[in-house]
Amino acid sequence: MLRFAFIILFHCILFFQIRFCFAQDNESSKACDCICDSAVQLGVIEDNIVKDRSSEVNTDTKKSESEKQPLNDNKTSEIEKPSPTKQGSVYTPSSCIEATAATSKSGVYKIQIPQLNLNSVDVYCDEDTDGGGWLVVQRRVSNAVDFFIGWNYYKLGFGDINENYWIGLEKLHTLTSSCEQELYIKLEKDTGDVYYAKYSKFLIGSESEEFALKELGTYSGTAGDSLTYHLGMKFTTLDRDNDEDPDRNCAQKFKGGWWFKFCYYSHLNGNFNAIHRYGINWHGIEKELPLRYSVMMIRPTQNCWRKLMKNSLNRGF
Ligand SMILES: [Ca+2]
Repeated sequence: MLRFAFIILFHCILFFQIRFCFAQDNESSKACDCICDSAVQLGVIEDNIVKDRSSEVNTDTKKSESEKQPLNDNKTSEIEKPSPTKQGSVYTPSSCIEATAATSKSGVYKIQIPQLNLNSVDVYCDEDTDGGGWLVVQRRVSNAVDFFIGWNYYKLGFGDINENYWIGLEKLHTLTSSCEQELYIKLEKDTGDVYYAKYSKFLIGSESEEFALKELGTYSGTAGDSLTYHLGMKFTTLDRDNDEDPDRNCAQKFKGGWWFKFCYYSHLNGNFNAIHRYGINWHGIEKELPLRYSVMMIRPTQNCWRKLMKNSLNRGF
């Protein structure tokens, strides 16, 4: 117990140092109203639910700068093989902030999601954007992976964790509801111009809530706010119509799952090669010009870490 509390306290201190060093947002917000250390048992989901389509990946695929960073095998292996505690239990990081603390390198790391009974989940951590510590939940870099697929794929996740990727709505709900998260979206045009949209909160509902987009907090960035329009909307896929258009399924019309309304201001899961409004779009940049790169990333907020630290102290640290 003391070891766990010490680790949490250490990473809290490290986290705040990182945030202060990079002058991250100092905005105040309401305390996290979620149960940060709840052990909600949602049942075991097999870790191999993510479909690996790496064999389909185009070798000409464009990668982000962060993805070009080589993994430090030695340091990564240390994280992948955590030392057992005196009690015989094993500690695995629960966020990219913790996972990358020793390396400060972008790459694939293992974290735990105890609410899903997942003790060793591969995630991609971005250390090169906005102070680092970001966990990638969506990425588009090529047409190698088809995003025009059904509900269960979007629920469980699919793609290649290093390239075209969707983490899965079940994990997204668990990660964002177990402790308060912020959202960072990076977008790139054919011209190479890069934009971003950052939201101070990001909360996805449960499957019984149709994985609704429940919170976004405050927008900041250069891409324009094209996601708040979708706030409160349930997720729609080609086989599950939750949008507000009574005459059609927006996911069928625009070839990908999203939190469609009537139908969208943003749609990052569209057809990669499509033109005009049928591709990867963010109206705040340009309504009729599909993008050629997108990534969505989440990171625990300061409120989340304060809550974790208080819980550790209350448990006897
Ligand atoms: Ca509809």
